[in-house]
Amino acid sequence: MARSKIALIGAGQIGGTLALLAGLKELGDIVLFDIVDGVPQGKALDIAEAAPVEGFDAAIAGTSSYASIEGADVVIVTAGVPRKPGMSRDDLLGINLKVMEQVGAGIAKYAPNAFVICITNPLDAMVWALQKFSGLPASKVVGMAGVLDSARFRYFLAEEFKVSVEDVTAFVLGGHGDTMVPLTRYSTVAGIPLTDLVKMGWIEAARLEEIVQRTRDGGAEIVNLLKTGSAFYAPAASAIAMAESYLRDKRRVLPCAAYLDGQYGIKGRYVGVPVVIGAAGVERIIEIDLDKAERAMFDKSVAAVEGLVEACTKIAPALA
Ligand code: A3D
Repeated sequence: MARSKIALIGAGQIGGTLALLAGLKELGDIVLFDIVDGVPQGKALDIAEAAPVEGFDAAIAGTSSYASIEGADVVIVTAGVPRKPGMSRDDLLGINLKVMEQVGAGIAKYAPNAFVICITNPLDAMVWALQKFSGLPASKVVGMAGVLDSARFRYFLAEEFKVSVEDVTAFVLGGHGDTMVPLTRYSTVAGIPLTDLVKMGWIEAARLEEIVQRTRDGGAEIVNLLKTGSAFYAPAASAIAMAESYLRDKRRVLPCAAYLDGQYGIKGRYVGVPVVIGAAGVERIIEIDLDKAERAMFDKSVAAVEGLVEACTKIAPALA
C-alpha cells in the first residue's frame, strides 16, 4: 500500500516540529511548504538526515510551490505571521486572512480530498475562513486548539496529583483564548471526576481554580518565557494526534474547533467541542450537557469567536 502524504503549509517553528514528529511516527511522506525559499528545503533535508539515525522511512521534501502538495491526504496549516509590537489584533487578522485565502486556493486546487487541520491564529476565525476559502466540506476542515489546551490541563493536574499524565483526562470547550472553558466535571483521574477529587480531599477547590486559570493562560506563559515566538512542541504534537486519528481511522474523541450546524445552539461557526475523528474526518460532534455556569462560560467564549468572525467579514465581505 502506498504511503500517505502529509503536506505542512508553513515551515516555521510548528511546521518543522510537525515534520519531525510525522517522520518519527512514520505517518507518511512529508511535504513542507513555505513562501520563504530555502527554509522548507533546509528543514526537510535536515529531518531526512535524521531518518537513518531514528530508523524511519519517509520521503521528506521542502517546497515553495503548491503543486508539490498534490494529492495530500492530510494538510496541516501553520502559515501566517505572528503579532508584532504595534500591530492590532485586527491588523493581524487582516494579514492572516489573506494567507488563508492563498492557502485555501492551493488546497482546493491540489488537495481537495485532504483532511485539513488549521493551527494559525486567531484559530477559530482562521479555520472558519480556511473552510470557506478552500470550499472543502466542513467535516474535512478542523482547527487544533482543544487537544493542546486539554494537554496543558492534563499536565498541570498530573503534576499536582503526582500521577501519570496517561491517567488524567481533561475536557476543554469553547474558543481558543482567554475565554476557553476547562470543564472540571468532565475531567478525571482514572475516571474519577475532578469535582469528586475535591470532595475526597485530593485538592482544594481554590487550588483547582488556579490550575484552571493557568490552563487558560497556558499560551501566554510560554510566550513570556520564550520572549520571541510562541509554543511549538505541544501544538505540533497535538495536531499530529489529530492527523494520526484520521490516517489510521482511530476514531479518537478529541476536542477540536469544529463546524457547528445547530449543535450547542450554534450554526455556521467553528467552536471547540469534542468530536470523533476517523477516516471520514469529523465523524461525530459530541453534544454534552452543560450546567448553567458552564453554559454561561461557553456563551462568553462563543461571543469572542463571533467577534473575530465579524471582524473577518468586515475585511473580506465575500466571506459573510
Ligand atoms: P512561525 O515560526 O512564524 O511560522 C509561520 C510560517 O508561516 C513562517 O515560516 C512563514 O514564512 C510562513 N508563512 C507566512 N506567510 C505564508 C504564506 N502566505 N504561505 C505559506 N507560508 C507562509 O510560527 P509558528 O510555527 O510558531 O506558529 C504558526 C501559527 O500557529 C501562528 O499563527 C501561531 O499563532 C499559531 N499557534 C496556534 C496555536 C493554537 O493552539 C491554535 C498554538 C501555537 C501557535
